[in-house]
Amino acid sequence: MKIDAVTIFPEYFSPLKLSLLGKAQEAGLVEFGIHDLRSYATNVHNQVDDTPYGGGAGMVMMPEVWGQALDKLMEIDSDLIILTPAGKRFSQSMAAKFSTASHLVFACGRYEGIDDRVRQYYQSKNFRVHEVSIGDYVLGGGEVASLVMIEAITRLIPGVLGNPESLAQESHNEQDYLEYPNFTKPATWRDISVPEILLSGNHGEIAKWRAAQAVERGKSNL
Ligand code: JDN
Repeated sequence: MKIDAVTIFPEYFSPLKLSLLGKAQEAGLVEFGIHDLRSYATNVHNQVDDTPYGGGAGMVMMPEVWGQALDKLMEIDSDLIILTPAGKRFSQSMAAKFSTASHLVFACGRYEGIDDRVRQYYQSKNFRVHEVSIGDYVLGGGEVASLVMIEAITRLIPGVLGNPESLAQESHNEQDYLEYPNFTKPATWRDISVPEILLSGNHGEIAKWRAAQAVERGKSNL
């Protein structure tokens, strides 16, 4: 999979070289391309934003600059993802769908967002365009939201997680018990002992206990 992101702050994407995502890229399972929107600016001031038609506070990102950047990146099989607080809420099922795509292009707005004609234009050219939000809060721009999505999506690409067992377990967990408390050695720490059942070696009983714990945490749909 190829993942491109367009931003005025390319350095926000530095973490992509770390940990799981860095290894996934080194292994050739995913390729990240980070593009500086400002390099597509069309006037002498490298301007990327302008005042909103209709008035109001803040600035809006100019369509021509975005058009120049996206024309270069969008291919026949690309999905364009525009981060906006008004978008559809990102979820694990959305991550799973995007993990099967061949090319994702993340458009990271700043200020009051991107001139809506950019969305309209690429939609009218029959590209798949998705307006997405990661949650009900307002960030300074789409970069951090894109990072969240990229991590959630990339780890679902086959081969990215070392242990496929944890993915199988997790997809089960998506519908059932999402979360149970975890423990490692030592068996007693600061007078607090690990639940006996986890030391029993009885995997059936352990699974039952974990399911019950997840319910207790309010994380189960069972
Ligand atoms: O998802 B967000 O909170 C978000 C905020 C802004 C954005 C994109 C996404 N562009 C400008 C603000």
